[in-house]
Amino acid sequence: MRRYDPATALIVVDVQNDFADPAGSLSVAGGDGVVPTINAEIDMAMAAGGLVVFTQDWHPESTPHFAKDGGIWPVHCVADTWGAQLHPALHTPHEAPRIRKGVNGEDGYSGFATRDPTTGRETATELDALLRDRGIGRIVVVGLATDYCVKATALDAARLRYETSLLTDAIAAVDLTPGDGAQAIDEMAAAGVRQWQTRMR
Ligand code: VGL
Ligand code: ZN
Repeated sequence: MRRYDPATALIVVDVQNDFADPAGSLSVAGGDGVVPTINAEIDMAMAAGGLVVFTQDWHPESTPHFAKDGGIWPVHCVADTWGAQLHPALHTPHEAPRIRKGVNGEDGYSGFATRDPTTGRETATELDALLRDRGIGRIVVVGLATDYCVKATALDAARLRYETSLLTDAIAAVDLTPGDGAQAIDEMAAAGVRQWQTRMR
């Protein structure tokens, strides 16, 4: 089975310096280790005429997402800073769209929707429309972090009726509590997200 074709999108979730670089402010264990694995997928998807989409966590300097403003996270992925940039070793074809989440201070983890931190109202990002526009029916999810943005993005993809797969060796978890990453993988599986390893195709 070929993993990529023109009706398949590879969604590369938040492979940004603050998560992927060991010096990042919300550095995920093993985050830089998945970059070469993800690069091989990007190359394969592009070669097969598939769509590659990069999501980026994209916060203002103050947001209830951050511990200093009442949330739980250290300051990370502030718009236009080093931490918000895609990891420099990541293959980033210039035609691959970028979806930036949180531009207006919204919270939320999914690449498909943001959430107003005060009202809780969800707003769709441009991702679903972009995928529908390109005739995408299948989605492959990789990136960071398994227990937050990868999980939220994959669950939304499945809910939106895309045939959704997760590459379990191309993700890494925050694991605030040990086991969070494994539990997230179980939740995705229960929602119908298929699991593969990159060497299986
Ligand atoms: C993420 C924590 C806070 C993620 C984003 O990209 O998984 N995690 N903001
Ligand atoms: Zn964030």
